[in-house]
Amino acid sequence: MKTPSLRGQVILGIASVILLTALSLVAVGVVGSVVNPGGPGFLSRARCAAPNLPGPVVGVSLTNMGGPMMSRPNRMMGGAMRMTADRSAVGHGTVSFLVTNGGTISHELVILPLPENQIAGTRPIGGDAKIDESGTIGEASNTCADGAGQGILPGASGWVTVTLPPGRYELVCNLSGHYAAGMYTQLTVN
Ligand SMILES: [Cu+2]
Repeated sequence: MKTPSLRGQVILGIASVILLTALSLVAVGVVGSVVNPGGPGFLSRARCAAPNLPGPVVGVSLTNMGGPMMSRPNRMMGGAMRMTADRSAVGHGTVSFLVTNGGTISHELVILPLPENQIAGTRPIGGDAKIDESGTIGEASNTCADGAGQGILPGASGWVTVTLPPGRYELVCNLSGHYAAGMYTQLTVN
């Protein structure tokens, strides 16, 4: 049996250096996204400042736990996504919503009336894993901009200003599967 030539050993050595470098880059990427999921500087994250918004401003936070949730339907259904508002009630009239996505995937805010005797989080979910959005009063689903768009990217904000009569409202994220995973909260308008 022939022993590996010197040239062969050099090529093998170079190949393993390249492989180790690639692996460490991947490791840095993985650790970086775990250690700093909401922080600045992560390449895929957009950041933006909202303008001065009219009326009282309801701050809404959108989150999901860690990794690529879309490929983990079981964890998703376990309620690993959240929508929280910084207040549970606001006066009627002009109201703005400043929505910040602290998660790792796109989210949105949709404002729906909540009928008498209906409990937030109990809307029927269709075959597309979404709820019926008819009657929507407004939405913030635009990255670093007002109103409707393609979703608010991780780390970014979106906003919307609406006129709300007194009543109960449900704030939801209606991207496929997100309502069922826990992305809803109630807001009372006095
Ligand atoms: Cu969502």
